[in-house]
Amino acid sequence: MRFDILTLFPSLVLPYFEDSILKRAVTKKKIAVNVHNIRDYSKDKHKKVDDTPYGGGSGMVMACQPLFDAIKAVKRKNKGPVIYLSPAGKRLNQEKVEKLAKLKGMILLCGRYEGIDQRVIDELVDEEISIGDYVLTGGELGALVIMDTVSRLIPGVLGAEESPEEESFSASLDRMLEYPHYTKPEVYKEKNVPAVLLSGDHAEIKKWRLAHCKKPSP
Ligand code: 4GS
Repeated sequence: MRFDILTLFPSLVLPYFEDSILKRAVTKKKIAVNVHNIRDYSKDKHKKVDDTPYGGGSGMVMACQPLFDAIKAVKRKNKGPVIYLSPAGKRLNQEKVEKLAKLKGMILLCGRYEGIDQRVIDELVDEEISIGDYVLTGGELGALVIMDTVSRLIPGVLGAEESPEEESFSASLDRMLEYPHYTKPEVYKEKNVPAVLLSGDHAEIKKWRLAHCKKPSP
């Protein structure tokens, strides 16, 4: 999977891939992460990327020129959809993550300030995705959420131990939340592990786990 991220703050995005599972995914070439600074594409003599909104009002809007040029440049190398992170987009869920994980690549566009000029969305954005009904300072956290959730579904990214087969929101658990987990010791501060989990009766354990899955909040 090739990710290309367009942002004004590359330093917010890069460290996330410098440790843990995603670092290993990069090393194993299961994912490639290319971060582009939108400011590098500004043709303004002061490298300006934003301007005041037509119609008035507070805040700044990211202007067409740097975004058009940046997206066009990156589209030559990444044939995947251009996804704009925005509260106006469709809310991300695990089913959508599973669909995105089948792609060869995607371009993630991160806005700052009040957002981006609508003409960029109309001409160059394939899809708007929201990570939740709240307002971020920028789309970078959204892009990281997509890259994190998608990457762990790519074969070979998680080890066998971390396998994403039976987990929260998976089809195998009927899109429900995972059952409770316990590990050693059997008794901790007079609190016992449910006896069925120590029984070795796999059919009973399966039944208990299914019965202890909860529905996600709507
Ligand atoms: C989201 C969100 C978001 C909107 C970016 C205001 C800066 C901000 N992006 N899901 N301008 N929720 N973006 O809040 O994706």
